[in-house]
Amino acid sequence: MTAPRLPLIGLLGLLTFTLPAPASASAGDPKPNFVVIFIDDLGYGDIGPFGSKINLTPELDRMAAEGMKLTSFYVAAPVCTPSRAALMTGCYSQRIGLARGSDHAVLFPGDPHGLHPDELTIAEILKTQGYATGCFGKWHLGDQPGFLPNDQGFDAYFGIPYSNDMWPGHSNRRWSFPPLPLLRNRTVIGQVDSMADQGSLCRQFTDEAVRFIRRHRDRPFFVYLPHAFVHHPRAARPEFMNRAKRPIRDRPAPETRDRTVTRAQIEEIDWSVGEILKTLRELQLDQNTLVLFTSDNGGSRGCVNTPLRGGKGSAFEGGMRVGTLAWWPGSVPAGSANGSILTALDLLPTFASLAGAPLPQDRILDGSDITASLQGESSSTDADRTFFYYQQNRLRAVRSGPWKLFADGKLYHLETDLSESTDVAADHPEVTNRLASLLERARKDLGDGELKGANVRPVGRIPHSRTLVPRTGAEGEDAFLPTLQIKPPAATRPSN
Ligand SMILES: [Ca+2]
Repeated sequence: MTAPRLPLIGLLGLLTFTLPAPASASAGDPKPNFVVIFIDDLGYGDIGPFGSKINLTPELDRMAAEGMKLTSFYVAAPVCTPSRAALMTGCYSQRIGLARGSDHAVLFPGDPHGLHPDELTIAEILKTQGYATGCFGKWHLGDQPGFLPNDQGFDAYFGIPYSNDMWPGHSNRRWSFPPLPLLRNRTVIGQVDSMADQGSLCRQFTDEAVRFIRRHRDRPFFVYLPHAFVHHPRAARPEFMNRAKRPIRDRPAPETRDRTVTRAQIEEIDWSVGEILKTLRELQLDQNTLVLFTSDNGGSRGCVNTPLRGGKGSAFEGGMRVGTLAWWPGSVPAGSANGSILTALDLLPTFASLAGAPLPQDRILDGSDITASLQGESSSTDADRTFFYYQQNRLRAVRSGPWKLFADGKLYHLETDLSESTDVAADHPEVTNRLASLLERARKDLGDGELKGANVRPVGRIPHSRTLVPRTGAEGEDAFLPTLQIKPPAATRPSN
């Protein structure tokens, strides 16, 4: 399979590259390590550095004090699969055919779609420079041969192939899921069978990441740690549950189990961050490792997205602007903050630049090298940056500078109205017109609904997909039917 050759410079000039990228590391400098801690469904206001008063996050507080708060950092989609696809490739998920799963907003077990093997991931780019690459956690970019982490540039993988709610315990009886498999590389080595198993996932992924860092301390490495926490169903280890039942400062103890477990999960995530940073300090790798902490989309039920409007699934800020920290002692200024438009699309070109890796010249990428921003230098392009908000295949909005225009014509000034409460389109026709033309260009380039974009590439697709493990109670090959191909029980079938 080969990807079609595409014009080097796309319609979105500001978002595409002029190549080649300069190598930042001079000869003799060790190449920096990269660690991306990617939380699932964490709200913008769920951690101390972003204003939480109901969760104790001392490790993240320290990370922020030693690093940089990115207050206007975006993921490219408000749900799991497309957000991860964009982070991993530096491309809008529409560009690479993964704006959604084959028949749902995200990939389901046994889905015939996945990240096309011809797409280049951060891991594949860094491997060309001798990096060891490990992924520990939730993948969700395809569970079929060719789509899994070991097929996409990772030397080592341990984790679950898709969301932790895609198991027989799912609350929606419409779907018949197989057991939730746990993989080491391409091999199923276990199952997540109980809520106690669910509650152990943060520790398991953290331990694997720490072991990988120790094993590869003498060579450059890239660790991608996409936690299953805090996606429903939520469970945490008993010590975190017990601690979360206590009052905090002037706040009473959580009043429901739902609130307790959400707090416990967020505080266990904080523990995980502490373990990673502690390991890097102990190995004296802290001055040579860029650690990024962020979330794949906004918070779901029980999480806190304030002061933003909306949450997971939404094209308002709460769906796609995520609380993000960058940490690299000696390189990222301590105790700093950056309010520029920065995105998950930028990680691939930034890491490539810092590692001295050339970028592919045969395809459009959408991110930019944000090294200067992370190092506290203002970049001349900061003020000009543009970000497009897509929900699945629908283009919903564009941001340029402080302005955000929705496709339905509503205009918000985010610097004075962060919670998107007042439509000011009538007062600013010239801004509205300028942003409307940006929307039109994105529509032609990336598509919108039924309109196919001019510069999009094909999704990965295999002809006869099957689930990784058999469904309980089903026989033969029928037990491996992709979940979305199983007819729901009669009582839950749509009436038409
Ligand atoms: Ca998610």
